[in-house]
Amino acid sequence: MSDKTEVLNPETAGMGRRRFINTAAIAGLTVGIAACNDKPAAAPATTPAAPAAPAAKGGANVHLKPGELDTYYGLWSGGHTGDMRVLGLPSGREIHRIPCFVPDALVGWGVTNESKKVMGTKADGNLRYTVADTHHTHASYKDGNYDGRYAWINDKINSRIARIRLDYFVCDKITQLPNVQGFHGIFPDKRDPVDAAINYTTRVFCGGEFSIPLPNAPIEDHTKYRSLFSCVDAETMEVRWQVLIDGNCDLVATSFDGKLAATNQYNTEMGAKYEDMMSAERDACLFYNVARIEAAVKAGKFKTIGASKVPVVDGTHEANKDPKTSLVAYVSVPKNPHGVNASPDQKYFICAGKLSPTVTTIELAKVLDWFDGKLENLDDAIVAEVEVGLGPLHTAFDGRGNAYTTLFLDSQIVKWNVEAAIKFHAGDKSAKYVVDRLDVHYQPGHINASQSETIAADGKYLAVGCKFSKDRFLPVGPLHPENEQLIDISGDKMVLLADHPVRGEPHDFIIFKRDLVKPKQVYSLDDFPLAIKDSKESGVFRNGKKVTVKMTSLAPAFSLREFKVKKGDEVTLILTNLDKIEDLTHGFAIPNYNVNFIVNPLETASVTFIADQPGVFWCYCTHFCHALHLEMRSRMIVEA
Ligand code: K7E
Ligand code: CUA
Ligand code: CA
Repeated sequence: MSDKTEVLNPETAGMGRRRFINTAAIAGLTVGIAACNDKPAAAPATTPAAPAAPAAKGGANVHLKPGELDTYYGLWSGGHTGDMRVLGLPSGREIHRIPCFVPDALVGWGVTNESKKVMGTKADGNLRYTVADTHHTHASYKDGNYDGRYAWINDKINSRIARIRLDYFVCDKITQLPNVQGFHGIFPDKRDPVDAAINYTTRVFCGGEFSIPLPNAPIEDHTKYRSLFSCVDAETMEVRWQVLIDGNCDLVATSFDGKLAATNQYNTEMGAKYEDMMSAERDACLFYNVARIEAAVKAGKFKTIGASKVPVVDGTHEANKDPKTSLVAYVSVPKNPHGVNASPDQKYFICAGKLSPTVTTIELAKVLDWFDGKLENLDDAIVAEVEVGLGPLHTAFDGRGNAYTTLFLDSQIVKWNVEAAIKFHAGDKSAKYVVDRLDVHYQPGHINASQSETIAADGKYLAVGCKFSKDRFLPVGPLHPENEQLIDISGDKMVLLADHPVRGEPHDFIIFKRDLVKPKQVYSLDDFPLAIKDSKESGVFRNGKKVTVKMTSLAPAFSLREFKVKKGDEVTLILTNLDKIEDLTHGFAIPNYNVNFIVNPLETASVTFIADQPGVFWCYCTHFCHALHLEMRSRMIVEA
């Protein structure tokens, strides 16, 4: 077999591919115009292999020497693997996966009682859900920068939001949003809109993408469906309030002053088919006036929907005609926008066009003026609406006034200058706002820069999540990895530094300086109510048919070398790892009982099962811990 990359002319191959997709788009093959939610199945397969990118000229060194540590953390959504991933950058090494919505066999997530409690179970004790689709992840803020407390991640399938504790890098709470389907965008607020002392995240905003009957019922007339924008309390993880809107929500952004949250909207038409959803020339970017919404909730101006007790305020057009009392502002933006991002200078939200080749820059001060009755025409809040290329989706920032927008159809990143775009829009046609373009491989969705949506945007690295990787990696059968590409943006020109294959399929991610988190690598016994603090407390404790087995681990032994239960017992086994040395994790597996989980240093975990099979079962340590790891066992004898 010949190597295709050798026989193809790099230039024409790459161009041919782009032209094919552009032509398809221009010809109105709308099925091919797809964003990340809806991949064009046919397009890539019919195009020639594109060449390897030319070697990067200059650019930062991403090849860390053995033992060298990365300087940035990246938190990546895992897509429909349902997890969150932790990458080190610039190396691109995957350091960790944090299970949240779906089971994980290494950790025993979904096996232990503690993880099942976080995940949610049905009356029979089984997990309520074992699938999820994570898209967006963002972290908590203080003073406009990440504070290392929490990160949040969404599950689009089951409308759940999970919180990750960034001290232990574990999921500790999951909330399901009531009356929401297709929960998509997510963004924490950056401070309180009223209380100046609260300069940190206390709310997380969540966009509901699919309109549904409220309350849900088998109603076919889709013009009666509506969507909700939800606010979740960052600490309690309870849903504080929801806003009923016309149209739908997609991505979410928040202002640095805490006053505004926004969502882009592509289905202003409230269509049920894509043809209808793209029938209007313009859709919207919605701005939520957080202080007014909370005042309305306080004043009791809300209803509830179905069995949910969450206050729902009315954000529809009909109820928001007077700007001075409006809860929501609907800013008109071009056709089926995707992505809304907050610039680190705190002044603008950028909405990407998707089906329009434009990016729209909205000035936040002007939106606030409109709410105060000082700006007559809300359209005047748009300070730039300029062409950048085909299929703009998401935007990142370098803190030097430049924005970087992914062009899905062009397979490019366009670097453009926000102030120059504003000048151009105002009539100065000599203002050159496009600064640079870079081919990426291929069809990029999300993009983010180091520290991008913080006041500390540092303009060093840019990562881009390419939805197709085609010829970039060794073939492994039909399922291709995605390609997370790393780009140096410290100079005038973008420089492609590295390709990283990732298992499908990440969407959003954030990149931040490593010193913003202070991870703990050993638990405290007090973190767990069930902790067995002394191995002498070990034993088998019977209460009728309910049996509790208490055990500890200390390399290379479990405190109970054997334990006996009776057939039919409901056994709860509690294991505390008394090893307090960093990196000394044990596992605990019970053959034929579908049990395996780990206990990290000073961690406690428990499992409950029915001892339904009599016999001898060698419970063994599954995590390599010691020279006598293979010998680290306990024996469960289930008496008939
Ligand atoms: Cu563009 Cu779900 Cu953020 Cu994917 S969404 S790329
Ligand atoms: Cu304990 Cu392996
Ligand atoms: Ca539309």
